[in-house]
Amino acid sequence: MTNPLYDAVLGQHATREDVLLYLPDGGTISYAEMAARVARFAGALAEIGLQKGDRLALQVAKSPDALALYLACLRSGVIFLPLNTAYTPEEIGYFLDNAGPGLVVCDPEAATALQPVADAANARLLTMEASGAGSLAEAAAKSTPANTVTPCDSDDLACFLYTSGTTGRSKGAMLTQGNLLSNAQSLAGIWRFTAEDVLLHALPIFHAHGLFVACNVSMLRGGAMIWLPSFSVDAVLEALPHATAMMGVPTFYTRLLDAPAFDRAQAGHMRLFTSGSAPLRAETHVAFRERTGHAILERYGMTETGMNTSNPYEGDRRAGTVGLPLPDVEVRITDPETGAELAQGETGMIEVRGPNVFKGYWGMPEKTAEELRADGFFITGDLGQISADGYVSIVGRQKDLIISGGYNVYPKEVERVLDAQQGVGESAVIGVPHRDFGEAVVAVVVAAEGATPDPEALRAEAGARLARYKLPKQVIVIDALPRNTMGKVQKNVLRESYAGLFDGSA
Ligand code: MCA
Ligand code: AMP
Repeated sequence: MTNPLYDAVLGQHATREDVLLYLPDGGTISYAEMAARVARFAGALAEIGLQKGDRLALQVAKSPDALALYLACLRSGVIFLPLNTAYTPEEIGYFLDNAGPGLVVCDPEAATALQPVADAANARLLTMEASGAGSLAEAAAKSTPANTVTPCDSDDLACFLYTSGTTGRSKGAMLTQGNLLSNAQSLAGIWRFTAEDVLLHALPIFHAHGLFVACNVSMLRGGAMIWLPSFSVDAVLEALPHATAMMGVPTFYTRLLDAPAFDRAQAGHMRLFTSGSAPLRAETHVAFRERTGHAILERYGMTETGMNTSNPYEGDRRAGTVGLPLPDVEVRITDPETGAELAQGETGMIEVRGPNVFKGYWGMPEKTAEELRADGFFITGDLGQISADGYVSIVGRQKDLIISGGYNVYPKEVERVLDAQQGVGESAVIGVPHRDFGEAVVAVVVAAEGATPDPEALRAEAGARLARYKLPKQVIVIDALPRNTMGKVQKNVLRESYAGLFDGSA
């Protein structure tokens, strides 16, 4: 193979007329049509001057062209850097500065705000609309389609995905072709994907879940996807009778359960529902099974590693566990302080090793060394245990992280923004149980001396700098943060105090 990942997900199907995407307007795109589109984009990338190893950053609405651009980057050996559409220009500025992309692609309406940011990073800016219009599409229409596939090997970088950290500064996880391909092969195998499958795709495609777990697995086997622009209960209910599988975050499942129209008949054509990116509550698992007869298959992964464990396709899908290590992944539990391996059944740090584990953080060798051990094990920051029969359960997180609706929010990043605001002395950002998002971001603020900050004004100001999903759903002003004898803020005390804040949350 000349380009293992591209050949596996598209190259091998490039002449097939079978449907790849079912679109919301009733149209379809076949594998052959996608391959032709990808060749045009690859031609345009070459004409723009992007070469193997260069970076392309993309912040656009989900569309067939966004998928085509991902595939064109794979084909050209260009490193693909997808960015959450919620990120603000300030957040994007950091990623561009860090990754040094040659080309940035954004929605036309974001171009004015992003042009200075792209200029500051010496990157060219082109646009792409969900409809297929935009300056990149124009360049692609005029380009000579690429007629060669850029040779790559498994160790070549395919994508950067940025993931925040406890210090509040994002790190670019470098994922190789081999990382992504090995994981797609494992998942397609254990989840029994075939060319007959129709995957209901309602996830965003700027994260590992929607792009790698969903698209790579489906395309590897030559299956089709019902391509929804985003998750909506109505659209999912309409599509389910035509689909065989769906991958979702827990919020998808709780929202479906809230819909009275969702029943056993609706899910009757489905063979598989998977869940991940955040803990699936055992009650949700049980309620879903009662309503539909399907046991949601929960799996566990991370940006840096792709998927690590999965409940079995055949066998016991155990609620509250994330299942068994993938066939090519090793999982061990270690003492979080010493790193020593713990005895079976004990609770400690989950560490993973395998061909799925990333190459490190772009330009941050010291961060890489902190999390990736010399023996190849990655320290996940998740705390867990393994049962006698091999099922992994996640019991907590050592990293100070909030997962809201499947999106990660690092409190430090939000605290830094709040602390810089007028009238704020200090802040502590916590995750509080939320029925819809699993956890919701809440900020507890102490006023600066003599100030009386208005919580709504603080929220509004932070909203200009932070992606909306990171924005505290509520800001609470109190007199003093609880601290232990060492002076450390006791976030557990705050979490307990505000645990019922969203009891009535929709
Ligand atoms: C939207 N909002 C949120 C979230 N999403 N607030 C907190 N948490 C969220 N996740 C806010 C918006 O900013 C807006 O606020 C309001 O909710 C409505 O926005 P809307 O876009 O209509 O929201 P939605 O369509 O209801 O979206 C909720 C969602 C979405 C469907 C759960 O967040 C989603 O698709 N999540 C999936 C995330 C995902 O793919 N994660 C994978 C990463 P305002 O009104 O204030 O503006 S993790 C991963 O890849 C690893 C490897 C893994 O294991 O999978
Ligand atoms: P990210 O790197 O942004 O994809 O987030 C990865 C983190 O999401 C993991 O380290 C876990 O804390 C969490 N996560 C992913 N899947 C699950 C799951 N099934 N159950 C609990 N936590 C999960």
